[in-house]
Amino acid sequence: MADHTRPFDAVIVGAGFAGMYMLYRLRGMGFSVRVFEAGSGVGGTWYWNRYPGARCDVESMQYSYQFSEELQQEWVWSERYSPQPEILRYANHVADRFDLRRDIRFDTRVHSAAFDEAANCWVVEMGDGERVSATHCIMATGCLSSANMPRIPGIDSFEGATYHTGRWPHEGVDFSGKRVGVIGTGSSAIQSIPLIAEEAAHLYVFQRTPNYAIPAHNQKLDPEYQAAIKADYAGLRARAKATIPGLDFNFNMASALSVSEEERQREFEARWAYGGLPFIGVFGDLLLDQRANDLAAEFVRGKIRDIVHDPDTAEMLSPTNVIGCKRLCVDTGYWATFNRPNVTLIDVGGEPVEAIIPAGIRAKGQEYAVDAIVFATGFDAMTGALLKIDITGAGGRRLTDKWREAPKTYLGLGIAGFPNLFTITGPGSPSVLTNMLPSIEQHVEWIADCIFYLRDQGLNRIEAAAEAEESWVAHVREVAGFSLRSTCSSWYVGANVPGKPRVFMPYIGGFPAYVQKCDAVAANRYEGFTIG
Ligand code: NA7
Repeated sequence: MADHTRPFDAVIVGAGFAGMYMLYRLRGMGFSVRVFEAGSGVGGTWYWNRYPGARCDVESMQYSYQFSEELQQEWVWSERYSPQPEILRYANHVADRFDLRRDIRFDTRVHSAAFDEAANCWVVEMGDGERVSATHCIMATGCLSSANMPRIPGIDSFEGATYHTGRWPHEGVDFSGKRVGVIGTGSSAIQSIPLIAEEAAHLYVFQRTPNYAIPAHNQKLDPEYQAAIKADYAGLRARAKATIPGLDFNFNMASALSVSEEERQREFEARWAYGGLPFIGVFGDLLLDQRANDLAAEFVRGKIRDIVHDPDTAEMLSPTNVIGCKRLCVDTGYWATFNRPNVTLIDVGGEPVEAIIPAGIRAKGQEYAVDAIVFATGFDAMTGALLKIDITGAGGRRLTDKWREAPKTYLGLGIAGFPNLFTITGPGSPSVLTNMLPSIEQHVEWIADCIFYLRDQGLNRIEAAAEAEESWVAHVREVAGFSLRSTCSSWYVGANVPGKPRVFMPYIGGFPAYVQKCDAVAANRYEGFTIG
């Protein structure tokens, strides 16, 4: 039995962009809500990821809330791609502007959440043993929030300092005069390596798999450009929502194979010159046809060969897997960093580094003495943060057991056997394949409307039906199979965490199709959910 003294209508776990907006929305409908957040401030992933060069790979004018016209008009972004401190300032501004902090408990990690069937409520327990209860429990725990620390032998024996990009010290790190080893060459490494290289005495980069990176061409945002967008922000948002990734940029639907070599190169060059994630929209069949993909991949490899002086290093840096299979990285000066005399690339050839030793790192039989190690080793994506919480549903069923083979949800919003539990951008929703902010807003609004509907109808229990969940999971898998994206070892399929089930977790069918499905479910009195 719950020993709570004060039941809430909803408990929200996490005060990132999802948790903050969920709080705002439910509070606005008159519900009693409490948010629990492990960090000391709002911002979620932008609170934790403070590594040098941390920056959003979605352009600032699109990586922002749109629920408040006043907010999107008054906030001024300074750069094309916002640096982490600016996004964190924005998150704090939102918290202040909408007076959110009074319902958020910081420095409080949720340890477990258990459904109390008799009382029809969730009992949520914190790390310090305190318990609260609520009719609904909403997981706003983020897709990339559970840091993945590799289990490298000897890791505890290291005598220098260690850092994980996803848990960076708030006071920053001074690498001046230090020998530094960076393990990993994903987005976090690609953003931080150029800046660490400028500071360190020597930088060793340990690469397991080379990655594709497209230049950001970041720049100050022109006030006139910003004003022009703000004059019709609704137009930009509407255009974005009509695209598969929920981003307003020009998709070329033509096949890479249908145009002449000259035209193809012109398109590639234009996308390279524009920079960033829109490179993926260069041709319509880039992620559908291996031959089209090979052409784009070879174009990027050519750029690497142009930029990196040493041919052996250029070769080692050149990815051979499907371009866009892993999330494309967006860089500033990454490839050129390998021309610096104080940077050494160590390709560990698809294997984890061998060992950490007291004085440094051992890879491919050689020892590299370093003073500090940066683990840019990513996250236990999409399911990690949820499974860290001991979640027990109806009949005492644990989420860890239910998801042992693979995460299963209905629309990434509800889980059969876990009544009144909602996940924001959960596995099975487009989430990480889209611009996260509009995806978060869509989920939050859907969940708030659903809870409002239940109250309106005098109901207080909703649960995804097992058959609806099964058929959604089958659909998610089926559409994933059409894309080359499901073919490589990425965090989309859990490949970066040893022992994690290999299944393509996000829904690849695109933002518009997904929204249509969610809207239809709601319009049909929450079809596929059992309510009572
Ligand atoms: P990523 O993209 O998961 O990158 C992690 C990197 O760390 C990647 O290069 C991994 O190699 C490497 N890694 C992980 N474990 C090891 C071990 N044990 N040994 C050597 N190398 C290892 O995480 P990021 O933080 O960079 O980016 C995550 C997302 O955040 C990104 O996609 C953006 O959306 C923002 P691998 O490729 O698995 O061989």
